Order: sequence, then C-alpha cells, then structure tokens
Amino acid sequence: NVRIWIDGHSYHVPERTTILDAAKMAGIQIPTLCYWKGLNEIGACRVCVVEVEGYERLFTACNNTVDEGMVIWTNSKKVREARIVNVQLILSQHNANCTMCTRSGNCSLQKVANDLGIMDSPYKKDIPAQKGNPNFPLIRDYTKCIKCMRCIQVCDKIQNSHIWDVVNTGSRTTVDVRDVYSLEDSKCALCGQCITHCPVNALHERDDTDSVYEAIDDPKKVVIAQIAPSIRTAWGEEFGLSPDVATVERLAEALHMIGFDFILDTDFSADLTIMEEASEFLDHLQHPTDHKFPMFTSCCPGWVRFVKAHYPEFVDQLSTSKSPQQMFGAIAKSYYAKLLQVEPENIYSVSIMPCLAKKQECDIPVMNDACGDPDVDVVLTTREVNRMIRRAYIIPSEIKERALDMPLGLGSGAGNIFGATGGVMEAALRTAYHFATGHNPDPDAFREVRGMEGWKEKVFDMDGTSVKVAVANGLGNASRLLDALKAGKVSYDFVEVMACPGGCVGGGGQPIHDGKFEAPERAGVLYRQDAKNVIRFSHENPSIKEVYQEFLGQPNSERAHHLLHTDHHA
Ligand code: HC1
Ligand code: SF4
Repeated sequence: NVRIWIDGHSYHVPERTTILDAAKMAGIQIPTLCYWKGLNEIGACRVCVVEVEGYERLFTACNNTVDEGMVIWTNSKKVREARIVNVQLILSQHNANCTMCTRSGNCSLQKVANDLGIMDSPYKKDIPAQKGNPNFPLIRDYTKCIKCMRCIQVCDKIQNSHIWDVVNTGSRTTVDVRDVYSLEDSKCALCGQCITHCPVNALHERDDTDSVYEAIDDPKKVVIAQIAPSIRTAWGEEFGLSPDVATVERLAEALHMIGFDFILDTDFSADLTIMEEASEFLDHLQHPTDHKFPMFTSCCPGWVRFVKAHYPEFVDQLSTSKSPQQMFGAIAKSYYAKLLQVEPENIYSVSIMPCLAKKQECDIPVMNDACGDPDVDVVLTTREVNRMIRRAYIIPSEIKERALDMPLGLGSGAGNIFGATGGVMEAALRTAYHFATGHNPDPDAFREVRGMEGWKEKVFDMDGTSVKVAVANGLGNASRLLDALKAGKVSYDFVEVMACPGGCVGGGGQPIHDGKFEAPERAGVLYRQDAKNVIRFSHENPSIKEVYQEFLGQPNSERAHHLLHTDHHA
C-alpha cells in the first residue's frame, strides 16, 4: 500500500492504483469522457485531469498511477479551468445540435459539458464535413466524433476486426475506416459494438422508423412484429423499468398502441431453427464422411459476415438453417399469411432486434423465399423501438400487458435463451438429444455451456456418442477459435458463435449505458425466464408441432428446405 492525500485527506491504497480508481475508493468523483475501464485508458480527452503537488503540468487520472506521498487535488481552480478549456475545445469540433440528436439525454459529452457549467465557448467552431453512406445500417457521423478512440479499441481488441483507424494529423486528426474508402467496402461485421462504446452520437444505426410508420398508415398493409429473445431483458432499461415490469407482453401492448396489427415472437422461430439445425447436426453426425466438422451455428449475421470476410474457407461449414429472424419472415409470409387470409405481399414484416447486422441480413437478396418480396421488410433496433414508444407518448409502466398473438407468439424456454451466449447450443443439444434417443434429457443437462467466458468447450454424452462442442462470444474469441481449428490444435463437432460479447443481450442495437457491460445481468433474466417456462424444449412447443403438422411436414422436408434454409454463398 501507499499513502496518498486526495483533496486534503489521507488514504492508503494499493500500489499502482490509478489516480482515478484511488479517488473512486475514497468516494471522490473525477469526470471522464474517453475512458473505458480495461479498454481505453489513454487520457485522450483530458477531462480527468487533476493537480499533483510539485508538478506544473496536470495529470490525467485514468492512466497515471499513485506514488507514495502523492498529494492530489481533484477540484482546484487550475483543474476546473483546464477541464472547461478541454471540453470547450472538444465542443469546437462537435456538432452540438443536442435537440436533434438521438443520444441527447444519454450523451457523455453533453453531461460533462453541463456538469462543468459550460454555457459558451471562446473557440471558433471548426466542424469536419460529413461523409459516408446514409443508407448503410451503420452510420458514422463525422461531425460528432470526439476522437476518444473507443471504437478503434473495441473493434481491434475485442472484435479483432480492425475496421477503424486514426487518420490525418493536427486539428484534422479523426477516426475513419482503415484502408478502404467507405464502410460498405470494409470487412465490418456490423456487430455495432462501436456504437455501444461511443460516448456520443458519432456512431449510430440507420433509423428505419419512418418506413414502419408508412406501413402502419397504409390501410392495405397488415403490420406484424416479431420480438427477438434478447429484447425482453433490455427494452425497459431506457424507461428505468426492471425486467419484471418491462415484459415482452408490455412491449406487445405498446406496439399495438403504436399501430402494429399482430405481435409475435422470435422465440417461436428460434424453436423452429432448433428443429432444423438439430436435425442437420444429427445428419452430419450420422454421415461424417459427407461433412466437414465442426458445424457452425449461423443465426448471428454478424458472425456470418465475419466468416465470409475473414475466414472464407469455413463458410461451407455454417449450418444452412436460416436465422430465427429469417425463418420467421418466411413463415409469416407463407403459413401465417394463409391463416390470416391475407396476400403475403400485404404483410409488412417488422423485426425488433438488438442488432445492426440483422438490418443487413433481411436485405440479402435471396431472403425472399415466401413470396418473392423480402421475407422480413425492416429491422428496428431496441433503441429505435424505444424511440417510437417515446414518440407515441406511451408510459410503459402505466399500460397493461397484452398476450402475444397466436400461434407465432409462443416460444419455449429453449428459444428464449438464444439471446445469451451458449443459449443456441444449449437449446440445440436439448432437442438433438431427444431426436437421437427418443426421450428428453434433463432440461438443464447442458447448462455448462452457459456463462460469459469468451471461449468455452465441453464434451457431452449423447446416448453413447460423445459430442464435443464449443461456444464463443465476441469476434476476437471467434477468430482465436478459428485459428486454433486451422492449426489443428482443437477439434469440435458443433460450435456456436455470437459476434457480440455475451451474445445478443450485448448486441450493438441495445440500450447504451456508457462504460458498462450489461450482458451478464441481461442473460440472467433470460435464463430465469427459461427456468419458469412450462415448455423447456423446442420440439415440445405446440405451435412448432402445429406448423410441421399442417404445413412443413418434417424438419428438412422439401418445403422446410425451401423456406428455412439458405446458401451462404448466395
Ligand atoms: Fe438474436 Fe437470434 S438470438 S440472433 O441474438 O438467433 O439479433 O435476441 O433474434 O434471428 O432468436 C438477435 C437475439 C435473435 C435470431 C433468435
Ligand atoms: Fe447481432 Fe446478436 Fe450477432 Fe450481435 S450477437 S451481431 S446482436 S445477432
């Protein structure tokens, strides 16, 4: 331990503690802006400066450590004035049109400028010109970047994708795509982690809410929504609601108030994915010479984009089963259109997802198997849906719950845990076991694949056959796993990968809490919901049984193949 003084009081703190952490231990708040613990500790914004006695210069608290006898002042005149100047300089290059900015109220620059009482600035505005494609799902606003470097760090260190880089020099220094001219030409997986790590609105999703309002206002259109598993654990955060209050049924009521006609559940089609994917996996196990191992899950379009861009030699090993989102779309404009007695062309299929890559997935030209139109018309992120709720002046805590519409509004607990890393694997193993043995395992028999660890591997016994599986979350872990496979250091039968840390619960379209990793808590909610669900197995979902009986026949039937599978090369 070392003895230090902060703001006139003495403390003992462990050696090599940063000044920021030492102050935190003492209950003293030092403002930060670019800082993200463990990821970005570079002192770039200079908002966390403090005075250290004996030194003329100020110290950045986030990346300087304490020394024995250090005397620190966190709120002196010199400190306050320096922070104000530093923030004013950042503001001089920032388009601070807060009233017309989606991050208003959830913006770390806005907060620190307000906290510091900055009402004007002597510095001339010098805002970079806008560039880029407003139609790409991920949009970078060059007029808002504060050069905190977090997007570069998360993309490099966590996602191993290296899309962003520092460009130019001096006051023109900024962040831009690396090596290529535009984001569309890059190898971006569209995981959206750069957005959830951005302290301002320099990175955001393409807003597709106008297309949805247009469909709602069109009397010919029947507007349906599917709600992804991970939405029900996160949408309420922006309204300050706990997951017990912010249920999927309450969201359904809000969507109905906004004008959606039918509210349905991606948990249903997650079960459908399991029926197809578990059958596919067992088929691979039974005909090992016809297939390369491992088989990879393909429900995460960020992961699929990543494989295609960085490891094309593995594309053939992706499951041909479409993602739940796309299976849902194909069923909605075929089977469900018939049930509703509506022309498929008149169904407007909206999917509510925690994800940017899903916006691109629904636009893949071959995802039109039901009627020739896109199976899913538009994807809204959790944040966009929350904006629609606000725009309608709905108070979510005051509205009643509404049961989801049947039959596509029913999902099993297995479908529900898709939203957390390991969930797809667990759900698939529950059903694969049943298919292989004719009886159900304990629903929690495969629980060892749960948890936030980046790369997990387990061996399970399935009626005498041992099955070796792996689960990775975050693209950095995925590439380590693929490199090890390539080098022959590991071998697996079945591998689940989700692009985002923690899986979809940590998706790039989820509510943003600056500096926090929300995935573990959100995943816990999904697992508790699974435990409470009376249906724990995808193959026991009555709606799934019905859709096979009445429409699809068997998993992997000709119709199932046409509607529910895809060619990843197309
Ligand atoms: Fe996901 Fe999936 S789990 S990919 O995260 O397989 O986005 O939640 O909807 O499609 O079900 C996302 C979540 C989601 C799909 C499912
Ligand atoms: Fe999208 Fe989920 Fe994949 Fe992230 S993990 S890219 S949110 S599908």
